[in-house]
Amino acid sequence: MNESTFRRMKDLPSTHLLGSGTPMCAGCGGLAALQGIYDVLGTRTVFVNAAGCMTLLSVYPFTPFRGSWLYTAMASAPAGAQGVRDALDVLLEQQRITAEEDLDVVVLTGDGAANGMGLSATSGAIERNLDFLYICYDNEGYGNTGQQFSAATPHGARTATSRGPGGFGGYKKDLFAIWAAHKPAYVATVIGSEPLDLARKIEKAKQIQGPRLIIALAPCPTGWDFDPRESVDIGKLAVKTGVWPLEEYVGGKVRHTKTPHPRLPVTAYLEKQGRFAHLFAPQRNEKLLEEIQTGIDDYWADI
Ligand SMILES: Cc1ncc(C[n+]2csc(CCOP(=O)(O)OP(=O)(O)O)c2C)c(N)n1
Ligand code: SF4
Ligand SMILES: [Mg+2]
Repeated sequence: MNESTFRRMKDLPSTHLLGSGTPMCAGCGGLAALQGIYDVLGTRTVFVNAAGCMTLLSVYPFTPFRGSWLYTAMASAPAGAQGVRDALDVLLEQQRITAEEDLDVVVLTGDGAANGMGLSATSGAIERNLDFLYICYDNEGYGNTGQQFSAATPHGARTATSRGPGGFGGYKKDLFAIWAAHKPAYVATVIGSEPLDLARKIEKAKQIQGPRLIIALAPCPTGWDFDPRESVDIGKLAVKTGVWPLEEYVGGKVRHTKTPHPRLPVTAYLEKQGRFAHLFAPQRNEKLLEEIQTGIDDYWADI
């Protein structure tokens, strides 16, 4: 970090992540969500960050996180969080820190770690009723290594490893339902382009103890192939088309915090992204477009 960047950073609010001079992509929806989340969480946090795009925020020995930040292997963030929570509890018990000095333990990973490599460690942590907040920014692929498909990639999307005429042949894993099946303290979906909904959910999650998950859909100009200026609009379209339901699970019940009405056709969302361009040209893939629309209609028909 050069001196002028350091001077700029000193004048920023303490939760500001963008002045770090680190090479994040313009229009990154994951960073927008994380900024909104950090503004509410505040600096009394320890981030346990598995390998992925957000790891680039920290360039040794600097990090824009004014609390603490710990880097782990992709599968290990929930295990790392357990160690940090245990250490804080020992310090509390020995009265070496006060309750006011205690920190919130926050796991931060991408969808690749959350849905795939780290899922077993996550399941164990929820079973042990670990008091932690898990933030998954979901850019629907292994973004940091060039957008290979992950277990969160949507059906039909082109990725670096799904180049055929139909794109990705699999289906997006339902991480919300997987977490809810564990009966944790709280689960919610958010998106940076709906900042009020996001702030309310983080405020709520902050007040609750136990395992809590926030999944933020993260429009990704680089991996999804769109102009960075479109990032907020694409996020809004994800909600308006019903692709990204804004919901929360608490006390055994699922509640939608926003119901798109009238719901826009999914093509309004898909046609803005290069990763779905093969569904529209050289000719429209009506069969696949209809399948995607029907999946969304079926979801909302029950709500
Ligand atoms: C076990 C293991 N395999 C592969 C990698 C290489 N790797 C680093 S980041 C990354 C992508 C992670 O994807 P995701 O969790 O979705 O985060 P994103 O990169 O999209 O932010 C991969 C595959 C790794 N660090 N560890
Ligand atoms: S690849 Fe996507 S998620 Fe990663 S920093 Fe760039 S815009 Fe953000
Ligand atoms: Mg990812």
